[in-house]
Amino acid sequence: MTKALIVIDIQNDFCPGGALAVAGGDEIVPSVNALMAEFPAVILTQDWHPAGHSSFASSHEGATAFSTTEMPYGTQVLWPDHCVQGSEGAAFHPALDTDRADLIIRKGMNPAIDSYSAFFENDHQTPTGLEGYLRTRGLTDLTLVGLATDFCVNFSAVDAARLGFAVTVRQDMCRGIDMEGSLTAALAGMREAGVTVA
Ligand code: VGL
Ligand code: ZN
Repeated sequence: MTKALIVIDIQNDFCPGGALAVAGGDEIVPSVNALMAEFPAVILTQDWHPAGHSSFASSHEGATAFSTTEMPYGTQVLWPDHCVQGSEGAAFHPALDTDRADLIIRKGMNPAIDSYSAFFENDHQTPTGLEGYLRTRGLTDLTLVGLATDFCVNFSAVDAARLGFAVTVRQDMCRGIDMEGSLTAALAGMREAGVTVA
């Protein structure tokens, strides 16, 4: 019992029709559901922002979505309002089999810090608690799928590899945002960190 499947942010806002839609985001749902059967542990993550979150362009006077700003913890992309706590957009895609989840981990609740990774907020220091959960259950081999390849999947996979977990990203069950080459950079960065991109 060492393998875990981590399903990143398969939420309405990241699927076609959502506020921060990833092309083909909904296409992966049936295969992700099927893959759950192969894992003794399944963990879902959920992007879960308070209204007025600092990663929203609408929280910055005159800023447009997909521009960047400097935050105390580094450069931050400013997003359209998305995954607001309790909203329909923040809910999991209705076809995702959430019944199989051992754990649902929410992230991005701190209004001042974005959190792409399932392990740490974007300051790379504040933990979500996922590492402790995995270690106490002896889950050492992680497979990651979900949205978006170049942001939350990427940051989660790189953090997991740095923490010493064996990490595989199933590219066929991920979809990316791909802003200015971010997908190519993410794939290279994950491989460099020791992630198996399958
Ligand atoms: C994500 C941008 C903002 C993601 C979350 O799930 O990849 N991207 N918040
Ligand atoms: Zn977000």
